[in-house]
Amino acid sequence: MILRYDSIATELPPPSDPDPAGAAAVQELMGGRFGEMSTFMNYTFQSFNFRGRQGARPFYDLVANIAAEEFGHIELVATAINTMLTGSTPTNGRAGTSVALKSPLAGVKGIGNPQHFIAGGQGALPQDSTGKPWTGLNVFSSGDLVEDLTHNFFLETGARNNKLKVYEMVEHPVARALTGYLLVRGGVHQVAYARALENLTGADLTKLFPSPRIPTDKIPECKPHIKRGDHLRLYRFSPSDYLELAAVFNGPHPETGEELTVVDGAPEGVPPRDLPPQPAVFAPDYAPAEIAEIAARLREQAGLSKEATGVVAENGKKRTKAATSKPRSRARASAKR
Ligand code: MN3
Repeated sequence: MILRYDSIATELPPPSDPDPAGAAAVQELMGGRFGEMSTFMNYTFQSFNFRGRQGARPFYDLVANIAAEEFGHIELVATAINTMLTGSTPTNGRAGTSVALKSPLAGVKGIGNPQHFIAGGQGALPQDSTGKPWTGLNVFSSGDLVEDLTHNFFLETGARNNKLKVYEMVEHPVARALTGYLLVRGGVHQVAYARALENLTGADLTKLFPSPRIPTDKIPECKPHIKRGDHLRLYRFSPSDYLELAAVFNGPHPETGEELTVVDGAPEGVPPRDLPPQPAVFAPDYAPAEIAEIAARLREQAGLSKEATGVVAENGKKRTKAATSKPRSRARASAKR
């Protein structure tokens, strides 16, 4: 089972100049062969299918636990796409100038992925950068542990390759912040699968690094995460399970020589932004003020506070909507940040 937090893994910049073409390119990191949906579903299915798991517990724990982090990476890629699409259609919707009234979506014709606007409400889709839907053919789950771990190492290597290319293709600050973070975290997962293979077989995979040759220590958007030590940490995404990660995720980082560590608990994360409505694509179309009124009434009837309890970020600051709401309490044993 998965326990969910209403947070995103790291801070992304707020909406600025919209970039629908860049958002379409970022879709490769969502639903491409080497995208986050693929890492998530590969490790998820491998963990579901893992036979003899008690005897191989550290390896089972590693695959199952990394799957949980990948869910958050899908969420982060979606957040980046949604942020970059914000404002790319007229925000006065169908009630603006006569041109906007006649063809409010004309401005995005031929730019980016038309389905972002036609099939979706300026939101992320489970597709790659050419609009092809993500497919289960991207999942490799042979049941052979060495084969699966070797595949996972290759998958993380390809994922980092794709992330760097998106970084180099899309200059938008949100895409840069996203890829900077994912390059560092993908690097940890790449090292984790290499260490698992080394511990299991005795093969010296340190000689494969860096692969691909990405100087993350020189990429500005990677630097804060490396400075924080996030290139060395594997987070344990469970209050009570997956306790044997440290049995395989250990030893020196193959590029820096620093000690790898397991951290109890998920990363703290940050509150998601409440992105504004995009009326030209009917998102959301049903009168928002009326929905808010209904929601307030239902909360009251349920004995909850009249104000919404969720936490959202605005202008980089946390904003708590209800004065009575408390910070999230989490069953985190000793997350060191
Ligand atoms: Mn990932």
